[in-house]
Amino acid sequence: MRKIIDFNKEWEFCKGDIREDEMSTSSWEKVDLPHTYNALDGQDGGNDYYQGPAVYRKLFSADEIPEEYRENAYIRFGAASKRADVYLNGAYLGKHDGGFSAFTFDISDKLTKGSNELVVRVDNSKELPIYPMFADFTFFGGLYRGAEVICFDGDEHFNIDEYGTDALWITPGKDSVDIRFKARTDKCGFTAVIYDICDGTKVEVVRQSITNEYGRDDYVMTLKVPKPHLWKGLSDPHLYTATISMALEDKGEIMDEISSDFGFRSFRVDRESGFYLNGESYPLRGVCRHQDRENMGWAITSSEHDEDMQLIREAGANTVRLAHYQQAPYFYDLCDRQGMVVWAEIPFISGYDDRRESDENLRSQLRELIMQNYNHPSICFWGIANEIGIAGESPRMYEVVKELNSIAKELDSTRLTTIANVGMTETSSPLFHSTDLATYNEYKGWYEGSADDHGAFADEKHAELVDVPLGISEYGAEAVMKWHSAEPKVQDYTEEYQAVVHEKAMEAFGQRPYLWGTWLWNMFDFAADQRDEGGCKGRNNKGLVTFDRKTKKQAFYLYKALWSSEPFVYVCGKRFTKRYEDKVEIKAYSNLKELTLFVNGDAVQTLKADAVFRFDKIQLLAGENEIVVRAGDTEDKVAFTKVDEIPSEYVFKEEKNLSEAVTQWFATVSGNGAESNAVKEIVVNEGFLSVYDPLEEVYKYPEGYNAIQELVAKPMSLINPSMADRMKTGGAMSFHSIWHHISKMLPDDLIYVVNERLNKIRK
Ligand code: GCB
Repeated sequence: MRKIIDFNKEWEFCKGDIREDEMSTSSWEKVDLPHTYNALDGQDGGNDYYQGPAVYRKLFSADEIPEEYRENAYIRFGAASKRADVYLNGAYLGKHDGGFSAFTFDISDKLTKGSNELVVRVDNSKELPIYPMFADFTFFGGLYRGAEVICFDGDEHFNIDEYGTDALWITPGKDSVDIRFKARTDKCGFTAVIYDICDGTKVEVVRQSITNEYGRDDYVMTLKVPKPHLWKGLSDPHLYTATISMALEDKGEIMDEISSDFGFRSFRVDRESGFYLNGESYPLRGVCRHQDRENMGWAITSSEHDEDMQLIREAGANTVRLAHYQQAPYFYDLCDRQGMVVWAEIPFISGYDDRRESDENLRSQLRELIMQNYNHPSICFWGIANEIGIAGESPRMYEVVKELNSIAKELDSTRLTTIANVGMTETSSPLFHSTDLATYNEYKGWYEGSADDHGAFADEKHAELVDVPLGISEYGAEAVMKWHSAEPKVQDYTEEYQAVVHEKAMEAFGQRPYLWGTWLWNMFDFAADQRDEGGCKGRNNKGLVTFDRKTKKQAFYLYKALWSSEPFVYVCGKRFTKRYEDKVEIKAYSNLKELTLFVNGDAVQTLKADAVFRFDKIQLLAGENEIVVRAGDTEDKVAFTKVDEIPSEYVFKEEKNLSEAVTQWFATVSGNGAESNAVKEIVVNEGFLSVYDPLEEVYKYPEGYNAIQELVAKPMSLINPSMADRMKTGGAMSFHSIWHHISKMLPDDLIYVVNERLNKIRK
C-alpha cells in the first residue's frame, strides 16, 4: 500500500542564486512550507518585489521514509512559482515550468541511506517564457503549496506522475461512469482490479472485480450506475466516491489504492436563455477569486481556503471564476462539496509572447489544469485566455488560441471552453470565435463609460455575437474602506460608489437572461504590487471583502440580498457615520420583502422592495441619531451624527508628486506654467479621433501616433522608459482607459491636451 509523508517541515531557504559549491557557506533561513518569498514585498506597492531565483533545501534522513518504501518513492510539490529545478543529493531530478500546477518526481534511485539533501531552485523572474508575464496581480514566488512524499512498499502501484499527478480520470455519463487509470507498465504484477463506488451516504452502489491482463498500462472501464443521484449545484451537491484497488486476488492482498470524488450532472448553454444544469435553467451569478491573502501571499492553508468559501457562500454566489490560473486542489474540492459551478483557467493573460517556449508553456499549463482537475463536477468551463487582446492582436495569437481550444477539447470532450476578452476587443475578432463560449470583462462606470451602460453594452455585444453565447466575466469598481460620499462618483474610491456600480450592473444583468454567466471582480481585495489606488499602495481594491477578510464592504450585502435566502437586513453607512447632508438617504439591503425604518425610536416609513431599499430622505437631529431598519425579528442599525461639513477624512485626494523633469516638460508643452490651455472637458467631435478611440485606431494615423509619442511617451520616458516603450504599440484599449493607470505620473490636464490634439485628426 502507499504511504503519504508530509514533507512540509524543516526546510531552509535562501533568496538569490546559489551555486552547488556555495551551499554550505550560504546563510539559510529556516522555513516551513507552504512558503513564498514575496509575502510582504509583493503587497506593499512600488512594483519592486523580488522576482528572481531562490533556493529551498531540505536535509532529511532516509529514515523519514520507511526502508521497504524507498524503492518506490516520489516527491510531489503542490506548486512552485514559476519555475522549479529539483535535485536530490546533487542529482538532477527535473524541471517544472508553470507556477500553479502540481508536479512529481521519482526519487527512488537517488535516495541514499544516511542523510539526504533535497534542493529546489525556484525562479519567478520576469523574463522567463512562462505565463503570466504581465498582469494585474503579484506573481508570488516560492514553494507555496507544500510538498509530500508518496511511496509504496511494492512495485505495483498506480501511476502518480502522469501530467504531474495521479492518473485517474472519471467521466460520468447518464447512468454509467467511465473510469480510466494508468499503472506502471514495467512493473504490473497485480492480478485484479477492484472498482468500488459509494454514493454520498457512503453506501456502496457498485463493486466489480476484473482480472488484470498483465502488461497493460492504460485501463478504461465502464460501470453501470442506475439512476444516479445528481450533483445539483447549491441545492444538493451530491458526490460519489470511486475507489480503485490493485490486488493480488488469490492472496486477498491490496497492493495500491486510489480514490476520487466525482458527480453526475449535465449542463449546457443556450445563446438566448443562458446556462442549464441537469436540464433546468440555472443562471450563473457569482464572483471571481484570486488565491492570495494579506501577509501570506499565495502561501495559504486550508483554513484560508475554508474562510474564502464560507464568505462566497454567505454572499450567495452559485459560481466562482477561479481567476487567473489553476488554484489549489483543496479549493476545487470545496467547490464540489459546496455546489459551486466553476470556471477554471490558465494564466494566458494580458498579451501574447511570441517565443516558441512560451507557446509550449501555455500548452503544458492547459494540459495540467485539465488532467489534474478532470474529476471535479464543479468545473464546467475551461478558460483559455484573459484579455490577451489588450496590447494588440496578431494572427499567431489567434492560432495559439485555436490550438489551445483543440487541446482542451481533445483532453476533455465533456466541458465547454471559454475566453474572457477585454471591453475593446471587437466581437468580429477571432478571439470571440475560437471557443464554445465567450465573455467580456467590462468596467462600465470605472475605467470606461457610465455605470448605467452595463445593459446597453451587453445588448449590443449579444446582438453582434450571433452564434456565440455571451457572458460577463468581470465588472466592478474600487472601494477603499475609509472613503465615503453621499454623492458618489467614478474614481472617488468610496464604498458607496462601488455599491452603486454593482447595483446598476446587477439590475441590468438581471433583466438579461441570455447572459450565460456573470462574475463580479473581485470577491476579495488582492495584491497587485504595481498599483497605487485611492491612497492604497500595492493593492487592487475591487473586492467585496477586504484583503485580510475582516471587513465586508457595503456591496457585499447587496449580493447577499440578491442571492442568499437566510433572512437578514443591512443598513448602509456603517463606516460613513458623520453625515453632512441636509437630508440623509437611508439605504438598506435585505432579502426580505418589506422593511420598516425607525429613526430615534419612531417608525418613519415602511417600504416594499427587492434587495435595495431606498427610504425617503430624513432630517437628522443634532448629535447622534439611531437608525434602525427592521422586519419582524430581523434588524440592523447604525448611528449617524450630524456634522456641518464633509469630513475631510472621508475624501480621497490624489497626492501627486510629479517629477521635476515632467513638470518642466509640461510647462513647455502647455506654454502656460503648469496649466494647459486646453478646455478641461473631453470633447468628442463626430468624425474625428478622441481619447476614447482604441490606440490601434489612433495609430492608423501618423498624426495620431505622433501625438501620443510626443505628449505621452516623451514625458513617460523621463520617468519610466520601459513603460514609454510600450506606448509604441497601440492595443485595443483607448487612451482614456490607459490614462487611469498612468495618470499618477503625469499632470492632470494632460488628458485634455491629448484629446484636443486628437480632436483635430479626421478619421
Ligand atoms: C481586468 C483583469 C484583472 C484586473 C482587473 C482590474 O480586466 O482581467 O486581472 O485585476 O481588470 O481590476 O483592472
